[in-house]
Amino acid sequence: MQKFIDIIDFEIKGDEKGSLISIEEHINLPFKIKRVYYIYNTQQKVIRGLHAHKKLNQLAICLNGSCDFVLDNGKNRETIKLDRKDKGILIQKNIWREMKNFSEDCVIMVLADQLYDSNDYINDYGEFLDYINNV
Ligand code: T46
Repeated sequence: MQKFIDIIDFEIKGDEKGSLISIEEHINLPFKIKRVYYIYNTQQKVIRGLHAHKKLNQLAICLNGSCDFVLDNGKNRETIKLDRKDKGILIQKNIWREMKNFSEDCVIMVLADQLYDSNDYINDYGEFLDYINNV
């Protein structure tokens, strides 16, 4: 199967005071950060995402609790559990994503390489398949 999911295992810079993870663009993150947002207080039965992006590349890290990310490139679909502060999942453009099974205390931080643009979203799975077959 063609690899379309990239997981980044961040180095934990721990010392006797506690733990620290540092994310630096073009060092351990393959893009320049233009936007940061975080997702929390998600109701447990809710499915978030259900869209793809035409230009946006992102990295998601679970800072607390857990949730499942379903990623789909139009040919393959994989589910990845995010439940560690030192594990990031890269979500490239042209990938359909769904997020589910949120724990009550789940906090997801997302680093993004573009500012927010509602026109960058593809919200229909059929449209997504047409789009990626024509890019
Ligand atoms: C993604 C997944 C992982 C803003 O005003 N600014 C922002 O930067 C974002 C991300 C969202 N919004 C507004 C748009 C909606 O009214 O916040 C509301 C919730 O956003 P949305 O329903 O798109 O949230 P998710 O969790 O379904 O998707 C988000 C990101 O939008 C999306 O890019 O890849 O997280």
